[in-house]
Amino acid sequence: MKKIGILTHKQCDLDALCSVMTMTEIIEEHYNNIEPVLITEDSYLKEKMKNIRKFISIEKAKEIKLDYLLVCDVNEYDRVYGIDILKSVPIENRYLIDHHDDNRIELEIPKQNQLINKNASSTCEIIAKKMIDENIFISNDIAYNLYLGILSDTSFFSNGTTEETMRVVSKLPLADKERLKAHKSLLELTPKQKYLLSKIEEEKVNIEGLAIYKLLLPIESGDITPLVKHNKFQEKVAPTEEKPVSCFIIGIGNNYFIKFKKLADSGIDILSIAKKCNGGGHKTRCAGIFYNDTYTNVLTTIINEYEKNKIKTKKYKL
Ligand SMILES: [Mn+2]
Repeated sequence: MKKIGILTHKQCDLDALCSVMTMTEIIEEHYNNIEPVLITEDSYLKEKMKNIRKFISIEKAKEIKLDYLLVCDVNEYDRVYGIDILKSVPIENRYLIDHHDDNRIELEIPKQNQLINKNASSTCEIIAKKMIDENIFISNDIAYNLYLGILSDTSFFSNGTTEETMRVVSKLPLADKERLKAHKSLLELTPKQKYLLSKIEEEKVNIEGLAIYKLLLPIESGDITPLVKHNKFQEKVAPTEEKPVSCFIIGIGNNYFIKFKKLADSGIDILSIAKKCNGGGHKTRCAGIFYNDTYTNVLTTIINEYEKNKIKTKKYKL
């Protein structure tokens, strides 16, 4: 029995997970001498999918001798979860399915082993199209997962959707009520997300115009940052008229991920604050990061930088 490892990107989303899942089922169905090994980060988004197989961590995967490797939904060297595993497989046995455009450092995978469509909305769309066009049987569960992946990467068909996306979607063997279920499931918070949402606290800093929120978790919580991208989290830590700058600190063990946001007309330059916090981003939305630090230190840095910025802003106004 040969083994194929299936990898995707770090901070996996539903397009990543559902494309990995579907490829696993296709390989199981069509190759009885190849066993798929799914290697992804842990993610509570898996609860939304159907027919979930066992996913294993990089540490476990390293103990397994892999003959082939398939990478789904990522083509950036430093975005792959398990890049060392990729390197352990001979180049000619590496495969790629992806829809991303702007690759900085491409993976070493032969061109003839790549299935790439930069116009596709999602990796799930590429797989669905291939299955439909080549008359490969699509079970209900596979159709559901593919639909979920497309729905997630297009934010309910609002981004990157083409006529081809809609054609593929219309051909998926899925009843209307299943489609509705996928929509609902994507909007719904998982129990873990509900828990995290309830754990967000406002830090009482009493500084004019600034709101600080914190979500502090033990290191065992794993990377929960993909979970907090949901709208409900954004709403909870959003800037307001009263406090036009907001700062959301997500602490996981000794590592702190900081999201800054401001209302467009607030004078504070949050981007320069983010840069002082080892980060960057956009003028009204940016992020910082501190590794191996303490909450007190992080908080002090943010407050000091904010105060400096405020003084600067006032000076210019005078
Ligand atoms: Mn994708």
